[in-house]
Amino acid sequence: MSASENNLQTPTRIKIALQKNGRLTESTLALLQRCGLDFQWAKDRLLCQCSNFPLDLIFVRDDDIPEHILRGTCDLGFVGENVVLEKVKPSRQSEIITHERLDYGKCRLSICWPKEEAFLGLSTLQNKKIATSYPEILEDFLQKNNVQSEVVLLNGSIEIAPSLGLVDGICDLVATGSTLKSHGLKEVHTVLFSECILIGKKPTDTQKILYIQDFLLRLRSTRKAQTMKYVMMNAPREALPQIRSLIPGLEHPSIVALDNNPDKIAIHAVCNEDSLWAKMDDLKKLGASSILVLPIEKII
Ligand code: PRT
Ligand code: ZN
Repeated sequence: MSASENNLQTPTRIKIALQKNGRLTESTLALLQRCGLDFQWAKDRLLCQCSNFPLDLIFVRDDDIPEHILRGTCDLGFVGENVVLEKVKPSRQSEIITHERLDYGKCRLSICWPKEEAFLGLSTLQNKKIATSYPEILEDFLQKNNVQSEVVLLNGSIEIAPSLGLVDGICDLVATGSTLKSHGLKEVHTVLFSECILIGKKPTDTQKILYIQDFLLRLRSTRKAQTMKYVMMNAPREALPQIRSLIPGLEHPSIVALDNNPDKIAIHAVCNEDSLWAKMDDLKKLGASSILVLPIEKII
């Protein structure tokens, strides 16, 4: 049975864990909606059933998502890679499959130091105290770099710790850097780059395997379509070779004759939006006109 033929009564459904209330919640819900999934979300709900796909959304703290995956209580989870690396023991990391890297929730876990103090490389960390919410990742990093430091676990408001005299520096997530700046800190070394990823574990239930494949197909085709546009333009017939070479993705356009104008053609093609904007002036110089750029919902 395919995913779309299933309904709420059938016993096999896949469970997807996502952050209940945090930085990843909005982007993840928006992505699921763009995938065409129909569900009624409300802020206080911990479970949402999808009405057009055998799928339940489970809303939890992001820190708990790796455990749900490892224990099989959820089949898929949207979570920051930093959380997976911190919460899953190295001996169990191989059980986690990263199905997709999702261009949002981008940040870096960095060592940050008071602005006015010199930082002369990792040796500066020797015998110093560093506060972090990521003790596993930091301890591993220090060990690999032969640095002995005291790691102090704090669960929030890390940036204030150096000015209180609790620690010498911190290791925390940084996105724009503005929080660091307002606390008199500078980013001195990046430990890892992170973004939201879709994780899972190798499923054993054959029906679930099919549903997960269906879900991943929806997700990937939705994401692919996001960066692509359907472009239509009129152009002089003689300019076609140059227009073709100008925009990657225009190698195999559809060419349509224009009524009563043998010298002009209509060109229809799918291409990457960024490269299209970069070449817009050149297209116009080649005589392209009536350029229409349309969104694409899915590319399968
Ligand atoms: O309640 P729950 O446990 O679910 O949420 P949480 O408070 O643990 O996590 P949340 O919502 O803050 O972040 C969720 C995920 O978003 C993180 O695990 C990262 O993968 C990702 N992410 C992306 C970030 C940031 N950017 C980010 N800037 N997580 C936290 N921050 C914090 C950072 O800790 C620091 O305090 O934002 C501050 C710095 O931001 P800038 O922009 O000033 O540099
Ligand atoms: Zn958390």
